[in-house]
Amino acid sequence: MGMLIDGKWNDQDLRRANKNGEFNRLQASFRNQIGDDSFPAQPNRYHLFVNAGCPWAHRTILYHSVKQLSEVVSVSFTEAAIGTQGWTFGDQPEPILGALYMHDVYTKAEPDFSGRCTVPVLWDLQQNTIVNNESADIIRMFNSVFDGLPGVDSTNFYPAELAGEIDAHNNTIYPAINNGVYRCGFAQSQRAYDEAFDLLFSTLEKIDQNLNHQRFICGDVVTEADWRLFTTLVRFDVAYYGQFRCNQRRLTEFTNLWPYARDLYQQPRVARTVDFAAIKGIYYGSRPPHIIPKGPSIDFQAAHNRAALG
Ligand SMILES: N[C@@H](CCC(=O)N[C@@H](CS)C(=O)NCC(=O)O)C(=O)O
Repeated sequence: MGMLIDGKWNDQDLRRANKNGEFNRLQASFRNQIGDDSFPAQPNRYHLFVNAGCPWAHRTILYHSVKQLSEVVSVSFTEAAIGTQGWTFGDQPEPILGALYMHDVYTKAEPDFSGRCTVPVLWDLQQNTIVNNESADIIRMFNSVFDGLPGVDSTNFYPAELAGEIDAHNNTIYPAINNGVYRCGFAQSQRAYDEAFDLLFSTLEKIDQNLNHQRFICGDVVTEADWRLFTTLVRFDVAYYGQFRCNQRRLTEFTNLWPYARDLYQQPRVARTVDFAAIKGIYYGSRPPHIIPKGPSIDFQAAHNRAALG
């Protein structure tokens, strides 16, 4: 995969596990906020660089779609699979910065940048720099900063009265599930894998039970906690069950989580953000032998019958 060191691309697949074989995720490096003095909430000023298969980038694509930001923030997609140069934009440079690779975007912002060149990236077209490369921050911004601009949907997925509850769910779901599948997939020791696997499935089990009597994570309204869980669930059977060895149960075997995931998928403007070819492309196409599995076939459009709970 590789990373930038003092602005130079290093294509070694650098070690990502600690001495116990546990997967180590680095913190994102750009954490500015739209709405601050230096980054005003203006239309046509910001651009999003994403990969449709990546669950973190998917969070931002999903908010971009659901909040109807297409006239406000432009978007570029990298190719599905990651290669020796990291994420690429294909044979032609992408039109905004003329970048061929995602690492070009990072060095345009900071010529001597050191670190991994991850997606998503939110770019400021006026100051030619990265605003933020942490999906959790970007969706929090997208939730409200452009509200009031023409065409933008004003639904609030992080209402003040539920903020504490949403944060608490995120704090459980992120390590156990969102990052938990990676901790299974990238574990370099049996113990690290076993621990990640047990926490993943015990947490899914608990959420499955709670969803027996309530439609969404925080009750009868969709919140940020649901969207953050959704981008992992929608990849579960297609990628994590096989490629990351998260194979105690498939999503489709959970009593409530499976119809819940379909309920979210069928919310307005969500289905178009889910690209199963891109998902398979990143998880299977990025590693030798680059063979993309044909299955499984999963019907996210099937009736979910959960509206009565809400
Ligand atoms: N904290 C970041 C993590 C993003 C991330 O890890 N993205 C992956 C794609 S799924 C990536 O770009 N990996 C490339 C690399 O690590 O070099 C976020 O949530 O925005």
